[in-house]
Amino acid sequence: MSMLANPRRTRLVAELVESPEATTYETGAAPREATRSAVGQRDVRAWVESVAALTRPSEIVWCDGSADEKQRLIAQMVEAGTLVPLNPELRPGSYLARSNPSDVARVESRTFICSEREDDAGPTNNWREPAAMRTELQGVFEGSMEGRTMYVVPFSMGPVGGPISQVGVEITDSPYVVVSMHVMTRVSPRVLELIDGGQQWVPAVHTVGAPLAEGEADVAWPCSDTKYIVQFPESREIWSYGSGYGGNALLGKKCFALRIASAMARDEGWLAEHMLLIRATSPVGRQYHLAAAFPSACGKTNLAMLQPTIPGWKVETLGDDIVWMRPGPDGSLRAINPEAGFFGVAPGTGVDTNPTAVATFSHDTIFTNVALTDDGDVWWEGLTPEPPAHLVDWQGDDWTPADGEAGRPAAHPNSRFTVAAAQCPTIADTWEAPEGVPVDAIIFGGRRATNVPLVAQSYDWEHGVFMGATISSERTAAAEGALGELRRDPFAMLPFCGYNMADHWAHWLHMGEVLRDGRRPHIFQVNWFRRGEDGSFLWPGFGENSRVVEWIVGQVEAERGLRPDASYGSPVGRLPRPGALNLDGLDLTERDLEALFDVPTEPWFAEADLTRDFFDQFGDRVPDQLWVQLARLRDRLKH
Ligand code: GTP
Ligand code: SPV
Ligand code: MN
Repeated sequence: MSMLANPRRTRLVAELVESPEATTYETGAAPREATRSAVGQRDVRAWVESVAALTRPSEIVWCDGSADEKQRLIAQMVEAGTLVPLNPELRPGSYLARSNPSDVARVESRTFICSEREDDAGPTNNWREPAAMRTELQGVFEGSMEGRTMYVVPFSMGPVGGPISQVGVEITDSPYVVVSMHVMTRVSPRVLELIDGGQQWVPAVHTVGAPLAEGEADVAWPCSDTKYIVQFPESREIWSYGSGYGGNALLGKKCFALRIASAMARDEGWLAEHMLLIRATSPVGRQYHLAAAFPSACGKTNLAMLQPTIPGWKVETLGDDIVWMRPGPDGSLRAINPEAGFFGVAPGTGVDTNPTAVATFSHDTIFTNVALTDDGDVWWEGLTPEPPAHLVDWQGDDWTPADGEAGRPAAHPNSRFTVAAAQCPTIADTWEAPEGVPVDAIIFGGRRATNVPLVAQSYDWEHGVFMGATISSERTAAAEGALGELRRDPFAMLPFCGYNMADHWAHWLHMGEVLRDGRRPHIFQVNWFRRGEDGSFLWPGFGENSRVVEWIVGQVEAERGLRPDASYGSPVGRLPRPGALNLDGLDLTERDLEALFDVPTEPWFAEADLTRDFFDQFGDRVPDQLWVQLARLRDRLKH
């Protein structure tokens, strides 16, 4: 289908391309009214009873989030072999978990969005009819907790009782999940008080799907070959079966804080995004908050913990994976990190790349699927330049550097550390501010070997939304699937948007209208991963990304009249003027610099065609403004 096949669209696009000042755009398909949910107040105790009647656990334990509870569960898991205690001198209070080798990442093919209407899930989600899925789940969950303890975990996403926070209750039969929820969320009996006081809450049921027969011995990491990660966005419910791993099982994270929360946010006028959140302080002491969306394993934790290499700059951490943002009374966009911990990618994290992370997980950390050293510490590819002479790998087998050379990594590529955010030495003093912090800039990024420049500023909010909507990125190990394959990952939300992705774009356009001029964040795009002809990265990355942060902040200041604009127009956005990007002390050739900012015309026409095909998948739900942006991109490429 051609981009101009729709006559209404043809007319509108033509009009808008000609009059860039036009402000009477249609806001695209606006499903808000049709899909607004009506969730009545649910009774927690009755729900727990009903889940117990279905899953038949041998006992029920209500969790309180206390340190005692955590220690008790840890001791029990050490006893069961689920956790290996690390050397208390080298890594105090820390443990290693080895998952079943089949349970190492999110399972997108088994992740379902069960909205009443298929169209409301959209072409990028797996949709199932809610009633049919409920029936299926009843069958799957029946007796699924036999022989196990069922834990009831009341948790808050965001500070308990905060105006941007939300609460939920996770039922799980995995003590690993309970302990991880202690770190990643605020587990507290106060959540039950809020619920008793009438606050809406999200019920989330999780089982590893491995019932134990009478007298049957347990395994270290129970799970099932059958997996379901199910979201009901309208009734705001989560059902997860068969996995104990990360985003599949810690239901406050991807299932609630992104999939369910994105649907809430659409209905209620806020945003739930796959973003990090930082505060950058310039050498003269001005403070700016930046939120950045990169796909899984594409550098959020790294940027969140950035140690600037340029003098005078300071970056502090507020969050590394999820941001909730709401328009504040002053017309700014206020953001919180709804999580309380980091579930970060281990491989590639070392003193050279992310010393802040290394300090953060120096104690009281749970490591999953990393290698074990002979002296009881952890190791993974990239922690140190040279591997130890001997290790026990993530599957529990002997490993030597020869195995690594033969292509068998010691740590799983998606191995992770789970650690409290409060342990991060660069955590900002405002990271738990219930009312959030004002966002000054929004950054979209992906892993792109070609075409996409190191940094570009959008021409305006709508162009920024177009940048977010058209992000593509090479696949990482964070989910099953072919590594390195280029795929669209709009807003870095492809696996996480709980509703039609095109409606997400319309919602972002709408939010731009709600925010006040002058307080609306400016939108940028970055790419740390461009490669040269020899296949190596052109940009040194990591701490050196502070140079890009400096330019971005400078452009925000230019927008506010605090300094001259330091950009020039290119087809894909405004790029740093020659000399505007601080490269002092960097060993970067003129040729590499040129290659970093090259916007090759023919490949970009090809990108535009792919964008058209991508948009076409969503039919009429693509907001007209995005078609206008595509037409403008093509126009700029012609000149
Ligand atoms: P999720 O937790 O899966 O959502 O991922 P994330 O975006 O937080 O990923 P993270 O920051 O942990 O980065 C994952 C990988 O990207 C690591 O292997 C890093 O070494 C690598 N990485 C991060 N920043 C850079 C960079 O600036 N340049 C290069 N070349 N690699 C980077
Ligand atoms: C991601 O894949 O984006 C993660 C890790 O942050 S997980 O929580 O497992 O989804
Ligand atoms: Mn993530």
